Amino acid sequence: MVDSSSVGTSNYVIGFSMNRMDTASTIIVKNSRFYNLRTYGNALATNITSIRAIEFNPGNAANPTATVYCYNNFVGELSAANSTASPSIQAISVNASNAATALTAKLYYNTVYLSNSIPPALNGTVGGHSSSCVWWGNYGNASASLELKNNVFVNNLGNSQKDTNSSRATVLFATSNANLLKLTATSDNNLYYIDNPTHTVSGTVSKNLRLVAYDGTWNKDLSTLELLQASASYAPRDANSASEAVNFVATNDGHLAAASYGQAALAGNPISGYTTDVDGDLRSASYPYKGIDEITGPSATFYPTLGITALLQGFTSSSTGKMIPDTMYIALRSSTPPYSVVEEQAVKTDSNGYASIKFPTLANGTPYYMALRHRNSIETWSAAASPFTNFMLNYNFTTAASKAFGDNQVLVGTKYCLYGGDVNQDQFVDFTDLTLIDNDSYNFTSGYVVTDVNGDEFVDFSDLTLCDNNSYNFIGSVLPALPKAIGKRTLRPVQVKLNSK
Ligand SMILES: [Ca+2]
Ligand SMILES: [Ca+2]
Ligand SMILES: [Ca+2]
Repeated sequence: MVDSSSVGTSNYVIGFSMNRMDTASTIIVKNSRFYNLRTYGNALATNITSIRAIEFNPGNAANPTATVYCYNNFVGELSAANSTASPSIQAISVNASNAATALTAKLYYNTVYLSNSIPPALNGTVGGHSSSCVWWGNYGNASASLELKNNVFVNNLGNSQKDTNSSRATVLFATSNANLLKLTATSDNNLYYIDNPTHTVSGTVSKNLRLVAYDGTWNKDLSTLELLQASASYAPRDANSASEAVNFVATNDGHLAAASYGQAALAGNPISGYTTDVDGDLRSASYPYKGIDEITGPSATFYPTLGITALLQGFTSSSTGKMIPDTMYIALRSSTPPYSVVEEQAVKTDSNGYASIKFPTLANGTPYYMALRHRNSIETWSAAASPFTNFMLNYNFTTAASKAFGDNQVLVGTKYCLYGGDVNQDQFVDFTDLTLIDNDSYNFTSGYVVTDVNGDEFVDFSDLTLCDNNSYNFIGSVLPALPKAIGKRTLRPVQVKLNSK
């Protein structure tokens, strides 16, 4: 264990460094913790400007092959305030150094947590602080590779505030796209998270970038895992990886806090031969935890978890795209007639219409329709049935009308929303709904009532107008057809009351 700063022979603080490996050497670094490493960067003119907590560098000697196994290691609480080195922080640094070197590096079950407990701040006028969970470069040899599996890499470190040069906080930092693609095709099941992903480019300057990945191209937006997965030639790498915040017990301890027990984004894929965690706890043979810490016991169980985004017409601002949060009822239904409800959950979404919901009775790999109901919106289904993979399914209704079955959504500003106005929940907006609103409006009804179709807790003319427009346009639910043999059986579930908050 290294728990205090040690100064290397070069100009950076080192936790552990393996330099100049012999030909055909095998290096193993495991079950170790590297944390509380600090330097004060350029500001004090110490010439110690950056940090590498774990470094692998075969060196410049004639060393055509070397293999590195790095697993069950924790790196955290690194601070290089005022550093202008690029990167200022390399939590794990894999530097093939000599283009002739065939370095094979395998990083499994590591946790890197760069918290922002000591934010970067510059005293000078130029330069930007940059940080990375994993940095790699100089992979010139055709057979050099880096494999990332079941790691948890979280970077919440801030950017320096200077905008005269780039300040770049990253999870993955490859010095070129060619190096990025040195990741093996088998690299997968990682968790990469950066808070507040941002890619802002002004003219020829990039500012305060916060990226899941960087490949040496300053104006390329790889700020989110989705963008990385969709980038040229990247697939199939990280196809089953996740990007979510994780709760740790402390900024210098990568063990999981109870709030992250059973978090689906932490469900990894077993790797043969890696059977224990940093504590010696036996890892699950089916779904081990990513990162250093395996959790055991009933609370450790992973359940299928739906990350859903859906907005409601009357509740959503056309200017901000934000919604007055309200309770929605999410039913996961069989993909075949009669599309029975397998499990339904009530959830209050956030102002983006987002909620993360666990469905304990569902199965991985089985496709389900998502059927959304709300106290006065038109019941709306997903366009198709989708499966959970590794306990995760993310679905966003708001990005296109076609995300809903039958394209049955309405555009509010730039976001697609569920139609409102179905006060009596009969799957149509019509005169009956209008009458109910009209009566409550006449009586100045207020509070959490079904006739308030825009969520402002008053029933008035604006609710009537929305309902009237949708009634005029014959808005109703559009649902998958049932075979004649099943007849006119209703598709509506009845197990959840809709008028509770
Ligand atoms: Ca453990
Ligand atoms: Ca109705
Ligand atoms: Ca209202």
